[in-house]
Amino acid sequence: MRIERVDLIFVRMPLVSPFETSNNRVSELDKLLLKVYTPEWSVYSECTADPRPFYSYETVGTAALILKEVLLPEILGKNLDGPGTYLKMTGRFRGHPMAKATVENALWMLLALEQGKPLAALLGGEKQRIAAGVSIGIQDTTEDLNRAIAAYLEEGYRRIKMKIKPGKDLSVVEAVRRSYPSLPLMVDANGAYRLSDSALFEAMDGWSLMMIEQPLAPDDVVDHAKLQARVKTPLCLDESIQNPYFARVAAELGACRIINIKQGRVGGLSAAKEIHDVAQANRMGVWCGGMLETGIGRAVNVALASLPNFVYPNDISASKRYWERDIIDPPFSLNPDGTLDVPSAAGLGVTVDERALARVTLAREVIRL
Ligand code: OSB
Ligand code: MG
Repeated sequence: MRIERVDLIFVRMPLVSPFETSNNRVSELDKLLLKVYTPEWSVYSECTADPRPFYSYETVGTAALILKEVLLPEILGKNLDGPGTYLKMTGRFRGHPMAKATVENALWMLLALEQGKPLAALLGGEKQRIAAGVSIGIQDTTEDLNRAIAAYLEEGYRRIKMKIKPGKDLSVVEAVRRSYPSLPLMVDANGAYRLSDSALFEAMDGWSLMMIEQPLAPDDVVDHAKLQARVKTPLCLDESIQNPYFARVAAELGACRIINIKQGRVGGLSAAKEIHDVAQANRMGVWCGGMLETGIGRAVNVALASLPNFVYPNDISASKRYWERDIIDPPFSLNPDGTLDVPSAAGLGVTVDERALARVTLAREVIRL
């Protein structure tokens, strides 16, 4: 495959409702998309970086810079045989996993098109449907939270994840549990606590949560191991698992029992697959996390989640949970059994709605040799 041209497309998409984590609240999202052209095909790929560095250090701006100055010059005009060659060419550059992943994922899509296979099958995925959960941001009141949960359960979602932060944690878990005694429920702290808060998590053991996601800061892998030794509820790491090596470290230290895999955070689909395998070898299940993607990034996540060791419901919800109008047509919709279909067409398997995309496009830059 010869990469002839790459467009950087900057979009702004309003969310259907604001999303609040322990350190940020957003009501619209700026995203960077790439359109990658070969003589035969063109594919869209979404960068998972946010506009500001709350989740990780990368931003839309740093990703655009690294793509333009470092990554795209490596691939433009070159004849690549797929993601493997690209990884060899760019492995010597440090950091910037989300920028790197955007190109790598496009190459996976092109390879899938060349082979006439759906992306999921190319990755080794076997499922035709993946289990959909929903991630709910911090709400102003527990009444608001219970109302949101009721609406999502009505739609058929299989598990609820709620964000917590200091002051809005145990009391919220208790309130939700009282209303929903047997609901598959979990919490995500996005690293807002310290090991000295372990009494709080010991108290959470009483409320039968499926897991506690990223209670401590991203760098605190050793402290997660200490916390896991003190609580019965499985810990799940998100931000801490930056690459396959950290998956091994977490397994060997006992820092978690479950891993949230986000392909952007770990540098692309190859590393995501590797973490999936490391986890499986260590008898840890995984699930696919999300970064409030458009339909383009969502389709990548759905393909990834079709791999066998994705054994927990994923943070992959229907398009209408995020957007009034998604930029793919048809959008992702929830089956009555709480699943999303894995696209079965060759390549990414979804169709970009060019008119919807044009409506949310802020700027477009064309890069070619
Ligand atoms: O920690 O999983 C997270 C969204 C933005 C940044 C971090 C996280 C999230 C989510 C949303 O939880 C998951 C989704 O895309 O539905
Ligand atoms: Mg998380």
